[in-house]
Amino acid sequence: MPRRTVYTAQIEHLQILDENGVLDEQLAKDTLTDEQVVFLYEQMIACRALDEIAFKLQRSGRMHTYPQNKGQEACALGSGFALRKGVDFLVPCYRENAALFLHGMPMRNVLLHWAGDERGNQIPDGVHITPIAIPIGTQMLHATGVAWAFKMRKEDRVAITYFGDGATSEGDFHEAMNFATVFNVPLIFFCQNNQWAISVPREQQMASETVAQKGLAYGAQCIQVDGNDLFAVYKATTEARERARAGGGVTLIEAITYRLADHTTADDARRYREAEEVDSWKAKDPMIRTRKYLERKGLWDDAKQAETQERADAQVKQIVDEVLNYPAPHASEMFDHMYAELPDELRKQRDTMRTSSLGQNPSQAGLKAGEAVRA
Ligand SMILES: Cc1ncc(C[n+]2csc(CCOP(=O)(O)OP(=O)(O)O)c2C)c(N)n1
Ligand SMILES: [Mg+2]
Repeated sequence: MPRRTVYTAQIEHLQILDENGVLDEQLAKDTLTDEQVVFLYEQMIACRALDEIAFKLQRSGRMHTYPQNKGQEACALGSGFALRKGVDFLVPCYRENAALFLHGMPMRNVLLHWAGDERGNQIPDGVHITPIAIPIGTQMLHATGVAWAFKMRKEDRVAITYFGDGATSEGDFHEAMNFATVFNVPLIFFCQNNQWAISVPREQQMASETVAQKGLAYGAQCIQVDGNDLFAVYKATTEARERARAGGGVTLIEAITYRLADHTTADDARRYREAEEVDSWKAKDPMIRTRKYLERKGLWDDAKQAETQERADAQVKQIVDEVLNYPAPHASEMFDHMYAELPDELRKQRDTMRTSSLGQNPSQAGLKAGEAVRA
């Protein structure tokens, strides 16, 4: 037979909670309890409140660039909730705040980070999260290393890494996928396909019909889920976690969602997106869908909404006050946190606040030769 098929594949799409808030009871079995959905919905409200205030802080000149998470909260919460706090490891990019908060990252840190304060990246002890990654794609390689370490140390732990649709065009995605699958490490690649990479729509970003199918080439388990459906995201991530723990290695989850806001506060998406497209996705907002579900079950009403919103606003206000009044760091702090013991040259720099090149040529620092340097 000169021609034969050596490989065929298909990608499954999973949706459990539809756009009207109607649940597929069969598929939802053993997923989220009512109490858990209420809890996650409250988290959505808090995360959205933070998002709105961060936007306003930027517009009023008190915050640098900020990438809103608006519309993508079910991705972060469904996946983050499927991983074990204090055990599993999150390797994020920048659009999954709610997952970070679930795993113990203080909200304050995220605001500090975007206000340009590096102390936002000091992750508290016991919180298994790497700093927010701005270079697109690099974090997937870090996550591969983290998961490989778990495997080598025979630890019963799983890592998850988050990235966007655009990031799957980066070499880092392919290198990380290849290494992770060849070494069969316990890692979940979680792609938030929000349809846009800044102003580049998905169709111009890639010729493949789905992101999920990219993982097939590497031998990963691949699935596409409705990313605005808490249940589907939770179920797919839980299955991926259990598979990884059982030695089944890598899963690529493509979560279909939408960036409801601009790319960042430095962007104006009205210049490249049609209002109709945005409106159609506003109707699929995960918050609306989750609320509809809870209301249907008699677990939520206007009074609860108002009360929770008020609580979230107060919580966020307190955090904003704390961040705006955070004492300024001393310049010498830039030498902290990288080395357990500062190398000699850096210690000299810290003590004199001068680089060695300036030390060699004092005129560069506006000093006369021999002039004393203040620490
Ligand atoms: C290596 C690198 N190249 C380019 C950029 C500039 N940049 C920032 S966000 C972005 C688009 C990312 O799109 P996607 O991966 O879909 O994530 P999204 O922002 O949609 O969540 C680009 C190109 C960057 N930060 N890093
Ligand atoms: Mg994107």
